[in-house]
Amino acid sequence: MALKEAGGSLPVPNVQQLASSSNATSLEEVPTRYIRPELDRVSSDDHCVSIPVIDMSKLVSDSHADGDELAKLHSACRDWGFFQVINHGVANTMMMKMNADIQEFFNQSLHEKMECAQLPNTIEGYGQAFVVSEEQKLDWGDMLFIIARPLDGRNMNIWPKVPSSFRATLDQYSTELEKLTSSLLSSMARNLGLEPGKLLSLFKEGMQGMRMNYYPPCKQATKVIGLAPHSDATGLTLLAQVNEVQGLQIKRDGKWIPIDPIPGAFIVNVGDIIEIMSNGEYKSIEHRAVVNPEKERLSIATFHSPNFSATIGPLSNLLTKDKKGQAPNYKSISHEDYLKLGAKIKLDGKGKGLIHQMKIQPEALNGEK
Ligand SMILES: O=C(O)CCC(=O)C(=O)O
Repeated sequence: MALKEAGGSLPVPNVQQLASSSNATSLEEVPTRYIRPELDRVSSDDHCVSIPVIDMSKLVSDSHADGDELAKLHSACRDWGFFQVINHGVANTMMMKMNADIQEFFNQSLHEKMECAQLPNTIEGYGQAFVVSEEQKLDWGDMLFIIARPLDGRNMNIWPKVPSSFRATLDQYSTELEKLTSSLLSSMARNLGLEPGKLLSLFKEGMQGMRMNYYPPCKQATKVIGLAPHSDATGLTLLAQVNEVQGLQIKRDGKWIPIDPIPGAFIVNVGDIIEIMSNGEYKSIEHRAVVNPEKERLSIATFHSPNFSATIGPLSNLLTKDKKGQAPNYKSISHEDYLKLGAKIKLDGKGKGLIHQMKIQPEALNGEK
């Protein structure tokens, strides 16, 4: 299965370059393609919200299905779709090294970074994600996206060579995050009443993509968006802050609310695939990244998806559980078709377009048109 199916992007200006050359001090200096009047703002009384915090050291020792930390994880996935994990076992030195290498990569000149430029018809490399038309509004940010797993899916031509430690750091980070993800998936499977290994087997040798985001400062920060509202089409995302600048917002009860990251924690979110596989019990929530007027912001989102032979649909074990006996709320399609569908609707401007396409409408269930 070619990762190309996930779609490519039209070339657009480099935002870091644009921001440093224009200084973006007045609205006139920010090209209109970046101005987003349609976006709701966070009002001054919307304070940072404390999303649930899961202590991994407690979660892994929760041997009872009704353990406190397991229960907290279950409600976090069901009621929030977002949580932070602390005591996650990824060494602080490893995270610091990753942060330093990412920062050094983005500090290079544009010419140097273009060594890793996005290739036509793929999502990998340095550039912007999913620009499909000349009219499309643009995000105030650049990214470096790499496929880290499966191992034979790596395209080393676009893996950065600078700084010289970066490839080894990415490799170690990938291994550590895969371990952490596996641990979360087995607890989630228990909470859903599945065999503990059920999700793990679907995600075994699955896709792990890393999106390293660079959002330059913008004096017109309230008029632009770093990363437009979206939910993740993948299974489970682990987000780390590379520097101390906050910018993540999640949509809850129709309002955008800022998230206050705990230093050293990962912010985890349920993606569309887990929502679908759990037949809607777990929620994939829309989120976005805003820009700071004074400071650059960097983050790294690591996405995990099932392997290419997995079917994307509600897990049959959940549909036949006695207490549920539910009908499927989502279609079941091959992973390849799911990626093609995602690429087709990616930029219709609707953050949750893919999952809506996957939903079985109630009329369809009743056999009505
Ligand atoms: O930078 C952030 O806080 C959000 C990143 C994100 O949602 C993504 O890369 O998909």
